[in-house]
Amino acid sequence: MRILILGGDGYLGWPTAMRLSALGHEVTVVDNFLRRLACLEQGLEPLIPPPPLHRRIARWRESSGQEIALRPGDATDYAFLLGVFRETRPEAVIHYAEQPSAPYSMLGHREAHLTLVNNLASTLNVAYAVRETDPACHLIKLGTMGEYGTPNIDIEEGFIELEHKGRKDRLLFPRQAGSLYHTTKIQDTDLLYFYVRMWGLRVTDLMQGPVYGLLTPEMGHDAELFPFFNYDELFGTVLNRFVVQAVAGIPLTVYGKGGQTRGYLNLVDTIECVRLALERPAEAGELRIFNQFTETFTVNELAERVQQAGRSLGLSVEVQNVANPRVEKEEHYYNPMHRGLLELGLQPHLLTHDTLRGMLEQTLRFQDNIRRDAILPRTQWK
Ligand code: USQ
Repeated sequence: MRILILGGDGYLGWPTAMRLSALGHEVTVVDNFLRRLACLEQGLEPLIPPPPLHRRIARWRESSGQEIALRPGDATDYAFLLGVFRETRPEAVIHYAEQPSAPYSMLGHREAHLTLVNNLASTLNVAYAVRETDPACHLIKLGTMGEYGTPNIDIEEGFIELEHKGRKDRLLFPRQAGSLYHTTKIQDTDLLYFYVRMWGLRVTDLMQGPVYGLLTPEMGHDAELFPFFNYDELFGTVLNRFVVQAVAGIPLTVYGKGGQTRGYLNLVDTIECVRLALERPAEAGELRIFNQFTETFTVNELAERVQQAGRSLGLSVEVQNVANPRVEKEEHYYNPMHRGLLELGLQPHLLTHDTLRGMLEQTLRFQDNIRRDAILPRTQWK
C-alpha cells in the first residue's frame, strides 16, 4: 500500500514507519519537528539523542534496503499537505501529527493555543485532503483513552446504546477529558465523525492508553534507529519515566495516592494495532473506534512492578508519593472494553517481569544521559 504517516519523527511515528516499510509498504513520512523544537525550548532531551530524521532514514536504508520518503513540513499548512497527498496518492494515512503531551498543554496560554491549533487544524486539513484527492483513502487517527476520562460506568468502544424516555439510539460514548490536550482529541473525534457523516470518509479512531517501551524488532541494537524516548515530566509517559527513575536511583514519582488507573500497552502493540487497522479498513461512511490498550494498572501497581524488576537487577528502587500536579481522580472505577483489536488478531505483549527487566537493561546502557533535573513535575493543572 501507499501509506502516508503524519508525525513520522515521533515516539510512535518513526517505529511505525520502519515496521510498515519492512512489510513492503511504500511509506512517506511528514513531520514539522514540533517535538524536537518543544524539547529545545523547554530544555529537555530524550534519553538517546535521535539523529535528524533524514539521517535515520538513511540508516534504515542501509540496514534494511528499504526506502522511506521524507516530506518535511507542517500538517497545519493545507497547501503543503494537499501537495503531499497529490504527489504520493496514499491509500491510507496515519495521523500522528499532534502535540501529544497533556502537561505541555497545561503550561500556559501559548502552549494551550499551540496544542489547540495544531491538533484541530491538522485534523481538519487531513479530512479535506482525503476528500480532495481520494475519499476512499483510509484515515487512521490516533485518539486517546483520555477522551472518556474516568466515568463511574463501564467504558464502551466509542459508541453506547442509550435508552432515554422510551426511545433508543447509538451515540458517541460521553467524553470528559482531564487536560486541554485530551480535550483537543475529543474535538478531533467530533470533527472526523462530522465529515464521516457529511462526506462518507472511512476513519479509524484509535483510543490509545499510555504507551511504554523502547525497542521494536526493526531497531535491533542500533541506537540510531531508537525512538524519541522522553522521561521528563512533559513528554515522558509514566512507565517510561519510572524505568529511568529506577536506573538513576531517583524515587519513583507516584502522583498523589497512586490509585489512578489507565489502560497501557507496549510500543510493539501500538504498531501492531495500526497495522491491523490498515489491513482491515473502516467502511466508507464509518467512524470505527477501537480502545487501544492491553492491560489496566494503577500507578501504584506500575511502581511496584518496576521496583521488583529493579531489585532483581540489584537496583535500589524507592517509591515516593509526590503532591499531584494534575486535577484527576486518584481512586476511581475503571472498566473499559477492548475487544475490537483482539478480534482483528492482536496478540498482546503484556507487561511481564522480563519485559521490565529488558527495559531497565536497555536504559542502563544510557544511564549517563539521564538528567535528574528533568524528573520532578513542575506543571500545575490549577
Ligand atoms: N503519573 C504519575 N507519576 C508520573 C507521571 C504520571 O503518577 O511521574 C500518573 C498521571 O498522573 C496519570 C497517569 O500516571 O494519572 C498516566 O500519566 P501519563 O503521563 O503516562 O499519561 P497522560 O498524561 O495521560 O498521557 C499519555 C500520552 C498521551 C496519551 C495518553 C493516553 O502522553 O499522548 O493520549 O497517555 S491516556 O492516559 O489514556 O489518556
